[in-house]
Amino acid sequence: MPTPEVRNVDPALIARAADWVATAERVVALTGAGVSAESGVPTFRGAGGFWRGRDLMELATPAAFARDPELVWSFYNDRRAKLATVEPNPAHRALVEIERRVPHFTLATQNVDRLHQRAGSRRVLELHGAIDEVRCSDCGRTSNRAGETLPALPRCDACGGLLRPGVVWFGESLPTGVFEQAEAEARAADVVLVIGTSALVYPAASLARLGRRVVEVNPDATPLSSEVTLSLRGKAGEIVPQLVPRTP
Ligand code: BV8
Ligand code: ZN
Repeated sequence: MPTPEVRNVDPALIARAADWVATAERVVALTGAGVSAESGVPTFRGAGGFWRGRDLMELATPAAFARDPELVWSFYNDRRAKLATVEPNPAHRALVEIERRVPHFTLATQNVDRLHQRAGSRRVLELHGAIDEVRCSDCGRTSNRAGETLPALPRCDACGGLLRPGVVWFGESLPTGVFEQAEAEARAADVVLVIGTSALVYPAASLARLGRRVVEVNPDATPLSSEVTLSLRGKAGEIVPQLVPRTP
């Protein structure tokens, strides 16, 4: 992999990445919390990475939920309430346009906020589940509770079991087949766009090392930055719209 050219959002590099997307048959976008940052959704490891002084790793685990389900539910209910007030941003909308213009496009997201789907993305692989889905800890029933205010300890209508957020916690396996599908798409991709992720969480981050050309979009350097083909140092909302193929 040639050494990446890192610039402060050099227009010539953006143009090169845009040309790669415009001439690609198969594109995969791997997104993280940074793609939703300009919608006002706090990222995990940036300034907003702590919730009431607690780290994500203390809350997004089965052990935390077993120990204090009410605390974990208040963490997720606070985030759900926040998500009810935000909108997709230009980066989400640009990815919808890229999906429309590229012959074979796949969006693999680590995010659980469903802002990609609200923007109109169709081929979305949710690697870490979705915050509006809930699952019964006892009978396993799942349901979509988008827009609802849930009680402090929501119970299953069918069996009375304790419901849990339908997200993948640390130490839990990703939904069967979803990662494998994303991995196969990334391996076959002409371009993998890695947008707004600190590339610290696995196995999702491993997708960013596949694909013929990898373009990172992030205002900060990440462990990936030294390995990608092109690292564009800037905000998703500013750069991703410039990667949309211009229809002739
Ligand atoms: C697994 C859902 C197999 C919940 C999340 C010990 C035991 C078991 C596993 C492990 C272990 N040790 C390590 C592991 C693996 C572990 C892992 O990777 N740990 C890391 C922390 C070291 N992974 C797992 O456990 C995974 N499962 O391995 O299963 C297994 C099973 C059993 C036993 C063994 C193995 C499951 C991981 C999924 C965890 N769930 N989310 C929830 O959301 O509450 S992960 C969480 O982090 C979010 O999903 C988030 O998306 C993800 C990654 O974070 P980012 O999206 O990158 O966000 P972050 O804040 O970090 O960064 C934001 C970036 O945006 C920054 O770079 C910033 O610069 C940039 N940015 C800011 N503004 C902008 C911007 N970019 C662009 N534009 C802007 N405007
Ligand atoms: Zn149940």
